[in-house]
Formats: sequence, structure tokens, C-alpha cells
Amino acid sequence: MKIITLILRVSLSVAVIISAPAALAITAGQIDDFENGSIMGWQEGGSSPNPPTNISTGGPQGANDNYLRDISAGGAGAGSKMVMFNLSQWTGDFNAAGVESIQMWLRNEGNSSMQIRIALNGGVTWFSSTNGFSLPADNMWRLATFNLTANDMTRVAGTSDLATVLDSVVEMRILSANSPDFRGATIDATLGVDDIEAIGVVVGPDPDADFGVISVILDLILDDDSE
Ligand SMILES: [Ca+2]
Ligand SMILES: [Ca+2]
Ligand SMILES: [Ca+2]
Repeated sequence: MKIITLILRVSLSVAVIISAPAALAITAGQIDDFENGSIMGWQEGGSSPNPPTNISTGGPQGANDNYLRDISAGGAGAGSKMVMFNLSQWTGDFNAAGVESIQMWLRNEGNSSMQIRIALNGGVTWFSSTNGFSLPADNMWRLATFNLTANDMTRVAGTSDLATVLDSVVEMRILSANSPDFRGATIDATLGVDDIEAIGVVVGPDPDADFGVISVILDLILDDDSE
């Protein structure tokens, strides 16, 4: 009986390990638009008094455009820093998915200017945007693009190289910091975010394949005419 239970537990564990990455893996073109009313997995530590929330209107498209809002309180303790993380759809093999950059709309809804960066964790090693996206406190939506090249990303913890981290990302963060970091600045601020998109390699239609289809259609038409 105990052995059967153990086997069942091991089987279930293996099933979870095998299925989890496939279900969560990043894909080029994916967009967090927050129109389903949820926070789409963007979160903070469990004790934060000001975790990300879904706002039902006022996104970059205006009325009824949902977006995500994160508040940081400054001072000390939980919720003092401007940072949120995702452990689900923004993890996996960015290289295999062909993701070259991450684009998002950002708005500074508070009174403190911010330098927005993304940070990627490969387990131990962290990379962060080399240059922050300047977000003045003017309540205007701006489109930011964070490229994932070696020049655009700076290692801030660990020893792995960027390609290795992009092979197996376990956590992605959006944060404000005045220099490359995976930790958010301690700041009294409010950030709006929408349409977080994984920009991939542009793959056009295969012209040979198209011609092949046209040839078959032409053949069918010619066959018809000849009969
Ligand atoms: Ca939206
Ligand atoms: Ca909506
Ligand atoms: Ca917060």
C-alpha cells in the first residue's frame, strides 16, 4: 500500500514537472492586455499592502481599456519598492521562442519620476535593462521597448551569460531603478502598465509554398478547361 502511494506520488510529481513548462512557456507575440480583468500573474510578495491591481478603464486606448496599476509606498517594509514579478507566462526559453524584445505601454501616475527596467532571472543569475526607460511624472502613456541583446542587458547577480539565462527564464520583473538592478527603488510612486508584448522574429510567408498552392489551383483549373 505504501509502495503504491509512493509510486502515485512520484508519477504525479513527474507529470507536474513535465507539463508545467509547456503550459507556461513564453511565445512570441503574446500580450498581457489585462482585458480579462485579472492581474495576469503579476504580483509581489504575499505581505505587500499594495500589490498590482487591474484597473478597468483609462489604459492607452482610453475608455474601457483595462490596465495594471502598481503602487509603491517608499519608506520601509513590504510594498515600499517599485517592483512586481511574474512566474508564469513570462518564463521559459526565450531563445527557442524567438523573443527579441519586450514592449509595453507605461504611465507614471504619481509624483516621482521613474526609470523603468525589466529584469530576468535564470535561477541564480539576474540580468537587468542596461538603460532605464525614463518615465516623467506627467500621467502620459508611453510605449517602451526593452531589447534583450547583450548590450541592452547587464548582469547584476550570478555568473551565467545572457544566452544561458534566456534559455531558461524562471522569473521576469518590471521595476524602477536608477541603475541596472533586479530590486526596485524605494520610492513613493504609482505605475500603470498595459499591453506587455513579447516581440519575436518576423517570419513572413514562404513564397515557394504560396507558389506551390497557386500551381495546384492552376493545374486544377487547366484540367477543368481541357475536359
Ligand atoms: Ca488593456
Ligand atoms: Ca476592457
Ligand atoms: Ca506595489
